[in-house]
Amino acid sequence: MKLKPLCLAISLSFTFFSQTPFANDTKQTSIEVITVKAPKLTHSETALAEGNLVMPDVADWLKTVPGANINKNGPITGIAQYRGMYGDRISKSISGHQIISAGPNAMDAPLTYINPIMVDSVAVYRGIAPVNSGIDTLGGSVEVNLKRATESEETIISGDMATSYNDINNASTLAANVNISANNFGLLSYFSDQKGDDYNNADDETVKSTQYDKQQYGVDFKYQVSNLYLAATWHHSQTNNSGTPALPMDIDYIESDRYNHDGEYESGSYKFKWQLGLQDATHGMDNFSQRENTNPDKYRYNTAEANTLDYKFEVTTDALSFGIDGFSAEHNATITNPENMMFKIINFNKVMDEKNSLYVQWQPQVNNSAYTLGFRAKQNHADADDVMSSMAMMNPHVKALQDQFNASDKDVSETTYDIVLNSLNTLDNNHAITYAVAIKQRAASYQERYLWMPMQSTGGLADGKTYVGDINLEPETAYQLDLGYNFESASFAISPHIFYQKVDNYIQGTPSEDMHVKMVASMMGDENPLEFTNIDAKLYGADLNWHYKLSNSLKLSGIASYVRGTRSDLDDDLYRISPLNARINLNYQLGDWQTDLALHAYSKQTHISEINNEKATAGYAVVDWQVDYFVTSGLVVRTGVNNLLNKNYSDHLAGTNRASGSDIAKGDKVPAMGRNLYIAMDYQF
Ligand SMILES: [Cu+2]
Repeated sequence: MKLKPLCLAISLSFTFFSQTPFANDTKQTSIEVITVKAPKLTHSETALAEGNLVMPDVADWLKTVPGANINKNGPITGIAQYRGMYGDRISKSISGHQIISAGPNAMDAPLTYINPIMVDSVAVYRGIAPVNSGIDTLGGSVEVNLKRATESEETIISGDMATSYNDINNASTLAANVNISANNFGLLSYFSDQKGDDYNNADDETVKSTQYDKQQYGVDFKYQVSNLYLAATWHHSQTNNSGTPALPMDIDYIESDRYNHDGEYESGSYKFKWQLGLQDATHGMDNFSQRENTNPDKYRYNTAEANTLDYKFEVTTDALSFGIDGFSAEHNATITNPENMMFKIINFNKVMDEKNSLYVQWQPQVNNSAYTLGFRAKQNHADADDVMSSMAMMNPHVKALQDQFNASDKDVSETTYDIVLNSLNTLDNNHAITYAVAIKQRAASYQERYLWMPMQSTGGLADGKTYVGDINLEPETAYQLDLGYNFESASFAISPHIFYQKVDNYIQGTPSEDMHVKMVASMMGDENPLEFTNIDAKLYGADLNWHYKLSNSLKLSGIASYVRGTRSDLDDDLYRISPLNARINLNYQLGDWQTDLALHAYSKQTHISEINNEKATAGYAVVDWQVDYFVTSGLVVRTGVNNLLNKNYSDHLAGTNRASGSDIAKGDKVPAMGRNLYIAMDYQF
């Protein structure tokens, strides 16, 4: 049997001479991009783990990227982290579109809108992301490139079918896509079904609120003639009964439709690209249907929705590109109690979150050096309507907060800027040096501004604290520096980076002094509510990736990441920062077989945030093992074991258990899965 040419599992983009193949066709010669490729039906080029079709959350793929990690609030609720920053600080684009979560706690974080089989690649800019990679890229930029319809002149039908089963939680996935093309048209349709029960940890304790159930389907339509392409896409996503143990509620449902149009036209040396998107998402969550709640007075149901329009237009010529992009989102969230029809809190009312921005990026090449210089200006506009709570009738403090909020001027507009310089200097055939400097800004999120009553709707912080917002928060301003060195020879490559950034007006919770806030929070069991405040912070650290080809059939590779985040104004660490960690992969290939042995080692995390009541986590090491058998050139069967040694551990970023009725005590760290056996099959035609 003859195998297809080797494919890159993870292309460590040591971009000395060539331009990095990338979603944006503009040259990115001076910026390293780490691309996690979807698993292919071929042997891996490096031994680093590829994207994983067995676990349901694409965000997990980030764990194989140096500096990146994932704040996990549930099995399908992962929030991207890069070098200690997460949430709205990191730009996530899916096929170029910015996804806006409906849930005020990011249960439907952007990366949850995709399923593994539809992903072509996940790309993370190493170090400082260029301005064209997203509107707010202060903490970095993750670009997910979905599989798209491909067109052809003659009639071609191709497709992919994947299925998998995990023994620890009875989880199964079934996904397929089919592309039909003819007469310069292409039509791609897909569906995916993912479900799983609560999993057990290594001590055989069941971790409640870790079940999930998600279906997605859609179609992508493309037409191409010589210098023009036009595409239209519809994605539907439906999630039911899925747990988020680190959050105060679980997902009852998330239903969303996304309608996209994009196109590209080339004329002479000019290339025009445009995109339009509409998103409509509704979401219900509660604290009683999937976790234990013995007090019907405390039953809460939150119904949230978001409607978003996004757009982008870019023109590129030679080394220069210019673009405008933005979005306009409206958010609503209402809390009720099904056991008490009188109970109602308007959590967010017609909150407008609008950004319009423009950028220009220049990428000159001077001798052996490539540069990217970018500038972006962003107009941020936010507004909210009046709120109410049924509790205001009985409780003067709730009434005071409600009246204060309704009397305040909620309409805010501010302009923020990003300026970035990236450079790569090639020293010789084997060595290069990169450096990047930037000043980047981010305006406050709508939760940080408009959370009027002490609550936990914090974009997924999951610290168990109640928060109130501040309408007049200043934007964050980060001064960033990144230095890197690349070595590459035929059998060995390594790329270490160090970074430092100082963030003025970093937004985080600090103890609220407001008497009304304290009284209302105390009634809900939090004696120390927080208020989003501007503080000063710094983050610094280092990360590296490497690979070593011992022979044609035996490859070693790895990554290591370290970051430290501290407050500059007083002695405390930043919250939910990944501890020092490393991964080593050993890949061995023999005939139609391939095997991967992976070791992930995490240090303990004792640099924890006191103000967020964060708990320290012990260090651990976990071994995964997988065997692939290429049955034919179109069929691969994989089987493997996660957590081979059945180590009982908690990922620091998995947060703290808040679900009652679990084998895990409330307040304990959410433990990871015990030993899991899986089998998976992928068939391409
Ligand atoms: Cu939610």
